[in-house]
Parts: sequence; C-alpha cells; structure tokens
Amino acid sequence: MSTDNLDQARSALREANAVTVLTGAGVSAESGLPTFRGPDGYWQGVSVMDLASPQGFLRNPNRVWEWYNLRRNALWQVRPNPAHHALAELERRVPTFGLITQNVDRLHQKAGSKQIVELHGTICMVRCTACHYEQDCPNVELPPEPRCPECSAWLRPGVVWFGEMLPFEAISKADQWTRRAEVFLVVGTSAVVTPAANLIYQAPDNGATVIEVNLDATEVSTAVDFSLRGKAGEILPQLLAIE
Ligand code: BJW
Ligand code: ZN
Repeated sequence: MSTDNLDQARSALREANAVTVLTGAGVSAESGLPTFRGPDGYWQGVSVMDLASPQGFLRNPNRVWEWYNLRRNALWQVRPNPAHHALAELERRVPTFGLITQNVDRLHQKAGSKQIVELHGTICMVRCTACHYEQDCPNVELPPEPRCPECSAWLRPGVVWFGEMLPFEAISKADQWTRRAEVFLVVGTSAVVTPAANLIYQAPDNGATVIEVNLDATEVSTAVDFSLRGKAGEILPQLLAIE
C-alpha cells in the first residue's frame, strides 16, 4: 500500500460528514474467528449448501446444528479486536454514521458500535421453524437438537442462508445508508455474496468515495477509489490516526 493512498483515504474520511461501513468476516479474523472462503475458511472441504441453506437444514438438522453450536461456543471465548474498536471510534467522530455488517458474531456491538444493520442475522439468536417464537440466547450452550419451547418444532439459527431473502428492514436501511454516504468504507469482505456486495457498486452513484481495506485483492478492488491492503486491525487505526 502506498503512503499516498493511505493519506488520501484518510483525508476523505476526515472530511466526510456521512460515512457508511460494510464489513465482512475479515474484520473478526484477528479476534480468532475463521473467515468463510480462503485456505483456513469454514467452507474448506465442506459443501456450503449442506451447512448454510434451508435445504441442507431440512436434510440434516443435526449436522447443521453441530456446526453452529461449535461456532456459537467458540464465540463466547473471543473479544473484539482493534478493527472493531476503530469502527466504534469512527461512529463517535462522524455526525451521520451507519455500519452494515454481514457478520453474525455481534462483535461490533461488543466493541460499542450502535448504528448497526445485521444483513445476515446473528448466531446469537434462534427462531422456530414452525411458529413465531424467537429468542436471543448469547453466552449459553444450546442442546444438540434445540427445540421450540412453544411448539416443539426444530429451532434454527437466526441467520440468513443461501437462497433466503434478507430481512426487509435490514436491506432497506442498508440501501438508505449507502445512498447518503459521502465515504463508503468496505472492510474484510470478499464481496462475492449479493445483495451485500451490490451496495459497493451502488455507493458511487450518489457520489461516495469508496475505500476498501482487505488483506488481499477482491472482486471490487479495481472498482473502488482506494484499495488499502493489510490487516483491518492495523490499517483501520492508521486510517483514523488512532495512536
Ligand atoms: C481480512 C483479514 C484481516 C481476512 N483484515 N481483511 C445462484 C443460485 C442461488 C443464489 C444465488 C446465485 N447467484 C447469486 C445468488 C445469491 C446468493 C449469492 O450471493 N451467492 C453467491 C455466493 C454466488 N445470495 C443469497 O442467496 C442471499 N439471498 C438472496 O440473494 O435472496 C434473493 C435470492 C434468493 C434466491 C435466489 C436468488 C436470489 C443470501 C446470502 C446469505 C449469505 N449467508 C452467509 C452465511 C450466514 C450465516 C452464517 O454465518 O453461518 O453469510 S454465507 C457467508 O458469506 C456469510 C457471510 O456473511 C457472507 C460473506 O462472506 P464474507 O464476510 O465476505 O467472508 P469471506 O470469507 O468471503 O471473505 C473474507 C475476506 O476478509 C477476504 O476477502 C479476506 O481477504 C479478508 N480478510 N482476514 C482484513 N485480518
Ligand atoms: Zn415453535
């Protein structure tokens, strides 16, 4: 990364009154949580549609719950890292701010971020596959076959799987926050999953400067104004000039 690029991106961010951030799994990597794609990612050696689709869940709910329970239990052991803290600090500095996350781990909230849209839901919540029951249940170990206390049907993780619609309020707020952004900051996402990735292409339509922070080049690196390469936990504090 050139120092020029970092300096210019820093100026754009400092001058902006409206900043919108889109985050992905790379933001939580330095907290010790695996990403999805890539050599050490969750998707290595597994069939994505077996673990993260309604069809996979119908075929084998036990297998899906085994995976989500492992991830849930790992989550209670980890903490936000400097990338999460930098984004919480950015929110305190900018008058109009919104953080759109694809992450399901709630680490942004733990770091103190407030204006958050969870595009893909959260594994800290469960909901019933048959009735309207839903429950926040962070920090607890669920049984291997979690059942609804009201109707005994299978519970499922409160996340959005492939082929499922995103929550309407979440996507409409994300659209609104993208349209109003003067700077649109994209952190730690491979930008291959839609509709989240579409927001990155929409942001410049309303004049936003788009800054990407990622370890590697991604699908959107050539389309953005500044592509800053490196760990989010190192680049974001530099971008915000946090000592
Ligand atoms: C660092 C770093 C560090 C590492 N610092 N950087 C064909 C058929 C059917 C559907 C489709 C189709 N074509 C397109 C679709 C739509 C589909 C889709 O996008 N598929 C593509 C993958 C092909 N999308 C959907 O189905 C969505 N719904 C939808 O569109 O509804 C309408 C519709 C319905 C039916 C048909 C068509 C349309 C729903 C998407 C739900 C995604 N769900 C998941 C699982 C959530 C639950 C869970 O966590 O278990 O969400 S999948 C997974 O990917 C997860 C993530 O949120 C999402 C994005 O991943 P992310 O965050 O970008 O992670 P990685 O691993 O990909 O990237 C990490 C990045 O970090 C890398 O770039 C690293 O370099 C970087 N990094 N360490 C900085 N320290
Ligand atoms: Zn129920």
